[in-house]
Amino acid sequence: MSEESMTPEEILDGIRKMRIRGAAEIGRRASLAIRLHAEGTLVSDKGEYISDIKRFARDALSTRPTAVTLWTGVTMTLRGIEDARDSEEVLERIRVNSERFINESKLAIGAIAEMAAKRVPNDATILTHCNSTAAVATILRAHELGKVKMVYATESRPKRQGLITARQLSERGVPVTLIVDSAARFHMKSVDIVIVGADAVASNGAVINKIGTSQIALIAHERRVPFMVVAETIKFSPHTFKGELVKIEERDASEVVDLKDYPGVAVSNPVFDATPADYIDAIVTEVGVIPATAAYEIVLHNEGVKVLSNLDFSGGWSGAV
Ligand code: RI2
Repeated sequence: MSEESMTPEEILDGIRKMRIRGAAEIGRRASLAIRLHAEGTLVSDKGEYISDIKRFARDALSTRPTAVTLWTGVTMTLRGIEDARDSEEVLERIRVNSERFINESKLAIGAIAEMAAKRVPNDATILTHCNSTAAVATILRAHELGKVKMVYATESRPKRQGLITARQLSERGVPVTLIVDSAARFHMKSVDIVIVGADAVASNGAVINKIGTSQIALIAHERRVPFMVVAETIKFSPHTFKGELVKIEERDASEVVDLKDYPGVAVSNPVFDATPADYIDAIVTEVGVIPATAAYEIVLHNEGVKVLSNLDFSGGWSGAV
């Protein structure tokens, strides 16, 4: 189904069920869903119209609790609507904001890939985890530069998004070897650099990414293998700047096993973990390469001190709307 032919509710359902996935992509799709919802519900009473759009935006925020990109996408899409003269102008602002957010977040990937590929050594063996658009773009750019010898792609249980990575790379002629997650330490001895994406970056530089990322970072650290994160600035969390912790999404046990076959067995399925700044050599963003400990500067760059001090996060993730 094409993006434009899905209803706003279908988009949110697709994000919740992970038919639509990838941290940046869900932010872009949530922004599109808000625009489509606003287009389909225009009423002349501005207050009523904005309340209804905000209700939909809160639904969008609840679909994937860890993703800062949802919050950023929603906040940027709704920016300035309260100051609009009437409902028509509310809609026009949403259209302009949404188009800008989507375009800029796509452009960011190219800028990141260009910079990050420079940090890939010649004749490199790379290990990547899960399926990150930014990481795949970086590897493809490094491949174009003739730098890639082999990519180890982890399977990434439970949903096995690593298979998408393996296929995307292989289709573009990159030599790729699929490995199970538990083989990461076995293969690390031949790896020159680890490249992963991010779902969120906290103000202390901790990177929240697919479950298993922190184990890979520990293994890379043990073997002195550089660990590079590629992440758009829309993933940097202003909430953590204000003291909140990133909520780690726990998904349904059925993604791990069929519980019918394991009566009495409890299953835990956290889908992300946090890698401390100490294990990260660099975060490559579209505005430059930073040490993870400088994440705070990116939050300031995005939000500004004045805006940050005025933002009301009292409602947690939904505080913005
Ligand atoms: P891009 C994904 O989350 C993976 O954890 C991936 O590393 C991260 O988003 C970043 O992906 P999920 O949606 O934004 O699979 O770089 O839970 O595409």
